[in-house]
Amino acid sequence: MDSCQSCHTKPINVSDSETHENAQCKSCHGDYAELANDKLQFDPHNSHLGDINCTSCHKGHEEPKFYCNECHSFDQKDMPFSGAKKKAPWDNGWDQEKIQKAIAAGPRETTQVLVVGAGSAGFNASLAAKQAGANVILVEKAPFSGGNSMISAGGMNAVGTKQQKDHGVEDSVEWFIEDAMKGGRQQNDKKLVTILAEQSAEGVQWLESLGANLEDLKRSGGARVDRTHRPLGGKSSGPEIIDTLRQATKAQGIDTRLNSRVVKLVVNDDHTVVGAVVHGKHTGYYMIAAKSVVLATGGYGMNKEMIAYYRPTMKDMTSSNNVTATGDGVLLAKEIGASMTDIDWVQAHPTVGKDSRILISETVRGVGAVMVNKDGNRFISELTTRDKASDAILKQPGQFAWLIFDNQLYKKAKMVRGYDHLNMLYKGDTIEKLAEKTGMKVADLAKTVSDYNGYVAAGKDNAFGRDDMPLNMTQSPYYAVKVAPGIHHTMGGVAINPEASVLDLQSKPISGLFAAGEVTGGVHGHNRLGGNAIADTVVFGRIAGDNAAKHALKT
Ligand code: MEZ
Repeated sequence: MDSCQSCHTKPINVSDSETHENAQCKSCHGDYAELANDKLQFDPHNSHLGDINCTSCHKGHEEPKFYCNECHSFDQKDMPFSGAKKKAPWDNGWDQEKIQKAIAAGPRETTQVLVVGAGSAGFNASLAAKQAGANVILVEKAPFSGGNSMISAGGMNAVGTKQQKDHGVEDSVEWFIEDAMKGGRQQNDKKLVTILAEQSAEGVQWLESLGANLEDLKRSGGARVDRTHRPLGGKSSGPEIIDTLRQATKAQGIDTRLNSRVVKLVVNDDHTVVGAVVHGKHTGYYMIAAKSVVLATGGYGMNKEMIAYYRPTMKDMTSSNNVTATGDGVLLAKEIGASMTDIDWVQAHPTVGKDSRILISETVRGVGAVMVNKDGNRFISELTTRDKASDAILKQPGQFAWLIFDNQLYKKAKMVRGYDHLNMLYKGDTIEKLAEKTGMKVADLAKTVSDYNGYVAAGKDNAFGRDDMPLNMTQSPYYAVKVAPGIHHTMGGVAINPEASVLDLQSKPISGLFAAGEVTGGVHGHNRLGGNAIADTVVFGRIAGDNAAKHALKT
């Protein structure tokens, strides 16, 4: 690098997405595949974040920000530019004076649909709005797209798919609704759940039509049949879906801006949403006029203050969420008088790696893992709903549990190899050795495994009524991973109607404002079932985008 133009345009004009700069990185260093480095214990360029901007981590003029370490704790001392000075973050929250100035200056740009948040809901909304004939700007505050969906592992629930047919799974829309309502303690908005169920198969087909592999099927907690659709070969579903959506959005030429945080929704005197103020990393505060705005900003599981306020009992809990889940959409919508549904309902996922932020996917239990306490005794059906499993773990000595499994599962569930790479697994050639390594009681664990293998052979779990036991535990080596509950999903959020319009305090649609995904409340009631979040982002993301486009095109 011998001049500013090694990285920048002349004159220097850096877009918020740092697109030109990233193209320069790749033109010299090659793409991620070419950067693979055998010397590294983990190749950060080959991670589940997918094809993200180089400048997400390498800042050029300032100290690098190693995003992996938001969840992991990798050594980063050799990272390029690590000697550079630390700068204050560009995004320091809401600067009211600058926001008001941007509004007073009038819109710098105009679009028909503005989508806020580039996770699965935002991508789906953008693609649907574009398909319906609207022009779209998609803004994302992080230096990378993907949101929480990108790090999701489990899959997407759907009923009536070709996959279910091929696997001989009998299911029905009614069962899907009943399971979701039962899981949600009957507090879900049934109209929304019905839409979720009815449009779920089409959602899977749509993702497949864009190139996603969702061929595999498994069961998630609280579901009576296998309806969680996943990539074949054990790959995590989030990166598969997000990479597909990223590419589709690019192919559609949708204007996607990273490092661009929406800091205010702009309403006119009729209380119609007419745009938003964006704070861009390089472009400062500016207003985009939009006929429709779609909030797809995700939940608030990483906003400690919001958790402490809405769910004080969880304020000290770890979170499996991406750093992006800071509740922006809830705050933006509240400020203009939106109504909230179940805003205080927060889900703890029972199996987050103990003292970590790494989710041990429900898939591991779905594929066959068994859950035991510190002594090696089972205490609940592994496939119960998350709220029940989390409560049960918190009642065990030490408030943690072990997931145990054998080599059959290790070979089947690819994600487990990831946990192994992260040194999260304990391993023993025999059950006794595993007990010794983990501190479980040898006799207790041996009896648990022998009883469980008996239940698998008999096809009936006499101890806890687990209704799906796909694997016994007979093939050495044996593994254990220590888990405890962590914040995973905020069920509550802005109230929407079946058209995905955001409702005001009188339950009337706020003209021009739509929302989808975890920023909304109502779909999941008081407890979400595994696999229903991705379904929500796809189904309601598309509905929100489509209706936002229709609204924009008729006004
Ligand atoms: O939907 C989810 O949150 C999910 C399936 C998570 C997981 O355990 O993988």
